[in-house]
Amino acid sequence: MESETRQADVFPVKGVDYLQFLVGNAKQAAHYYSTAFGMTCVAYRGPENGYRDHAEYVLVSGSARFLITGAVHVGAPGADHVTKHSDGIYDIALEVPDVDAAYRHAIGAGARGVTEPHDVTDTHGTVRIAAIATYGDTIHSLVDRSKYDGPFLPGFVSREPIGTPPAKRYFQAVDHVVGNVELGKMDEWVEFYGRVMGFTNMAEFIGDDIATDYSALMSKVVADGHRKVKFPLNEPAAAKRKSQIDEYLEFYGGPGAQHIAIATNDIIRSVDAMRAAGVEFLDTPDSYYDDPSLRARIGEVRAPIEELKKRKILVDRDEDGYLLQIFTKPVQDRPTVFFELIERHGSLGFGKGNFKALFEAIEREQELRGNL
Ligand code: TYF
Ligand code: FE
Repeated sequence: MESETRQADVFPVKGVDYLQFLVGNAKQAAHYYSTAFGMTCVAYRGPENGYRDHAEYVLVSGSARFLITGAVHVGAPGADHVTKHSDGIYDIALEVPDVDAAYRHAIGAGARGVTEPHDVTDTHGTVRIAAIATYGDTIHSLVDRSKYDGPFLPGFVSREPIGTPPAKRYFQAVDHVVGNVELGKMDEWVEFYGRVMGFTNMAEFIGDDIATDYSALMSKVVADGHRKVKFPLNEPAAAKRKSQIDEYLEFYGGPGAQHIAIATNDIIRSVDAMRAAGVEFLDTPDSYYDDPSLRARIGEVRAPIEELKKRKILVDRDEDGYLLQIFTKPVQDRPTVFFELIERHGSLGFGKGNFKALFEAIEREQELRGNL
């Protein structure tokens, strides 16, 4: 059965290879993700290595890998991305077993090519890489690193961590990457991921009913056949007030990646450590925890509810199990990209039961910014 599934897979993926952030100051962003997110800097390239255009830092936490890129001179490639969007996510790179086959399939299915398949080589071996466009100015690099044993990609050199990494990492993987697209475009992008990558629509969604009541957004989730790569896609919806997705689209200057969910197996420890380092999380009112229907719905979870309440961690249960989650405030000056910490115990969902409390918390922040 398993081999039949693989043969039918038109676009096999191994997982998210890296997320590339284009930022105004890569040195300081790399410091933030090291000291506040507990990530370890493992590789670098820049003018010191004969790479004239950018300073680039590679940070890891378990299998999660961030590439932080900053332009070092006027007119360097990518500088226009920062001018338009400010700090944001440019590349959601996917590791694939066969770059040429994946690229050929994607282009045949109507995707726009950004970079044709080619080899990049250094003394550690060869990486084959290509890239296709997705929503907004965002791209998906397609990476085969099976013949490479260097610290990241050819040209990058190993380097020391920035500061002292924590004894225990705060997260171990990227769980999902969410995209915000324009009004009325969500279904087109769901269809794009189906046609181009063979991704299928997962059951979880935010439809018209939820949208008009409180979320002001619609959302559907696409995933690869093995559920290793999960991409929720949001579009704004008309509701009582201005959608948080409209706020994002306005301040990002178009569609783009909205939030990165990072998987932890000790959300309590991670939230404590990140808060202590200055990361700001969304607030949840005490009434969320004191509501008897919440307690009935979630049943037994691994920590006393008082411990979750103290930290504003949300809980949701479905037929497969439960999850704990919490959302940061935007991590740059503009109300654009934010993070979610998620600790899964069987549940494959996205916290449907928390949508109301979450969207109310987001709207309180929007109101403080004067954007509601
Ligand atoms: O990824 C998700 O679906 C959840 C919930 O603007 C969510 O994290 C959905 C939309 C949104 C913020 C969070
Ligand atoms: Fe999420």
